[in-house]
Amino acid sequence: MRSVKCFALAVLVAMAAALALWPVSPASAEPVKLSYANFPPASTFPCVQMERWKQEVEKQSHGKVVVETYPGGTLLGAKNMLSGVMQGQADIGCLCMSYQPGVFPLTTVLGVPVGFTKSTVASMVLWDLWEKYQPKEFSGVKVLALFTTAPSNIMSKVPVRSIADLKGLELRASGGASRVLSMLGAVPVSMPMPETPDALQKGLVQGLLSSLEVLMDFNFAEYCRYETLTNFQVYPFAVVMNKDKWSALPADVKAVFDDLRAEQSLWTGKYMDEHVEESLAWSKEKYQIEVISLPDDEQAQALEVLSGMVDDWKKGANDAGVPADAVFSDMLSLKAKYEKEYGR
Ligand code: DTR
Repeated sequence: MRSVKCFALAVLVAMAAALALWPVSPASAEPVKLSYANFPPASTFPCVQMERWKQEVEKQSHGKVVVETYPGGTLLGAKNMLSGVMQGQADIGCLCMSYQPGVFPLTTVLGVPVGFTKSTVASMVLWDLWEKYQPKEFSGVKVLALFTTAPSNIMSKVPVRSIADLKGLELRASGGASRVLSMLGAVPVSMPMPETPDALQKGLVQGLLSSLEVLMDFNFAEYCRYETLTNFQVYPFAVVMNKDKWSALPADVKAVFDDLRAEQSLWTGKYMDEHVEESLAWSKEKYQIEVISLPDDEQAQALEVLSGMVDDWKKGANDAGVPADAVFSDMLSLKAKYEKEYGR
């Protein structure tokens, strides 16, 4: 009898030890199911990073979490992403801050054209600014990742070889990019990215201002055979989660999500930069696109015209209670810091 008791005790001790050593305890009951909404098509970079995040959390949480992804606006669209996640229509959502003027007064500082050349750099700057200022624009949600696009360039059906060529040209843009185009004499036609293929096809626009990976991901190279390198603004993005859903997660799963935040942001920046190169090579091969560089004085002139956007952003940010001067100068010093690390 005694030896049976001893044996039972030994088994219990061994089981407790095994549990304590397991970093994330295995799923005992049904896994937590989370829905993740995204607005553009599955082939585009916001969705590629979504699938990567899903894979990582499912692996690292040892099956405790299952993420169901909804690309292409099937659950929420570009403009109702934040409210939809807050109301619980989706548990997680990916949004572009520049699509909703006034809603993200601090983080849209990334949308001011200051000459970022890499998404990796801009994404890390955005991450650091968010960590430092904890802006209240995200107080209604849990932030899971932050990143930006690569810089915006002109893709068009006709060559744009100088600023003067922009005069009267109808180009699709969104958010701050519309402002950029009108300041340079073009005619901006505002719409979110998912509406752009149709507008190009129907000839409603002669091209667009955006990052160059879309040449391949949306096959825009077929229409836009001329790409003028301008390195205008980047677009800040966030992945956000419903707060109640976040609070209800087990502590070990929360730790997995938290630990992944900065890494996922960096991963996405790097993916974006590499994918822009891939997209250009693909477009040259398939459609013989021409890549045009603006003469240096034209480039400088464009950035000079656009410097007015700094004041516009500062005014909006100050009105919303954001310490605009400090945020802006932090952005510039972080940019210099990360350019040393990741290159220009
Ligand atoms: N540049 C912004 C954001 C953007 C860039 N690439 C994609 C792909 C899919 C959705 C949005 C974006 C824009 O032009 O809208």
